[in-house]
Amino acid sequence: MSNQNLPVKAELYNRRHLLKLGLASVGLTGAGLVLSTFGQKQKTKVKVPPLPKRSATAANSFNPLVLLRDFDYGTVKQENGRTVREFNFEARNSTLQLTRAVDFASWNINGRVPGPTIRATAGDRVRVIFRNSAGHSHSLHFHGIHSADMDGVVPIRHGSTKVFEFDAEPFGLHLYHCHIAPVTRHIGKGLYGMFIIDPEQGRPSADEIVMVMGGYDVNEDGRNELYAFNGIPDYYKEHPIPIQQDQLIRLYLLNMTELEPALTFHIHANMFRVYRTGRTLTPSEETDVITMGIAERHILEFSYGTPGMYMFHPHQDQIAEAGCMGNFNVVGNT
Ligand SMILES: [Cu+2]
Repeated sequence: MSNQNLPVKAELYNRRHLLKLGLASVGLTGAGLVLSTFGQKQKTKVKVPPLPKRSATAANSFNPLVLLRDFDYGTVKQENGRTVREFNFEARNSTLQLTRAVDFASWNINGRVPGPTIRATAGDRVRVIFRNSAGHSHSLHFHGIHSADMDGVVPIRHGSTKVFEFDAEPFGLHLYHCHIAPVTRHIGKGLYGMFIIDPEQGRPSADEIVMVMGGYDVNEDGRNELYAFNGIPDYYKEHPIPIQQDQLIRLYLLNMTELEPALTFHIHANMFRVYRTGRTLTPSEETDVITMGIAERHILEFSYGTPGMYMFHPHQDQIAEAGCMGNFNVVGNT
């Protein structure tokens, strides 16, 4: 993944997303990206501030700021009158620099933790071509509805390929992960990612971002020493996420920490609306802290009315202080 042209990457994503939604126009402004929807009666713009340039000394091959809005819609094919989305996954080993002092031997999909955020619309056919190049046996278990032979609990040996294929159902926010024992270890090493199934009617326009909370048992003592949003501890603390004032943010949030019974998630100076497991089109509650068990995931929506820097983190503060901490940088409208 190139990290040199972040606004371009954001533009590409948004163009793709726009095409997917069948929207009318897209343009770049000095303030960043502006997406326009021209409906019969309303005009909705999605404003995404440009991402800061990444430093040339960045250690990891992926940039968590890019991962935020990096949706993989697959290679789209039409087969027997159906939309098929084909994804290529490769299980790999790679070293993550978690902090200046800590390197971590990760097991992952396509060289990144979390793996690709794959996305389909309810009723599409999903085909994931999974090649294991990681040395160990791994598997790929999807949440959602599928047959037993697609459940991904059988080991796939190094050098082997398996094709997983199923209908995208039901709409909502799902995940995938390796299911080889000890699963705690295989997930803790980084073999997981998010799987979004959009409802056929779509959701309202928003700046959509993805966050996966993960933990790292660095010294293999059965406890996590470091935590992260999207792979790298404290990344969004040190590189705040730019979002636009008054812009609806749709956060796809997954708890993938393995060694704690649950994590909470909290945003500062605001409230969010909760769409549990992404399975509803209307929110079930509004709050500013939510508790999520392992593999629980929700869509959270919010917007900030006042520019400035706002923290987000689990309210288990020792976990926040061990890397699961970030900031939104709310950019003012001019
Ligand atoms: Cu595995």
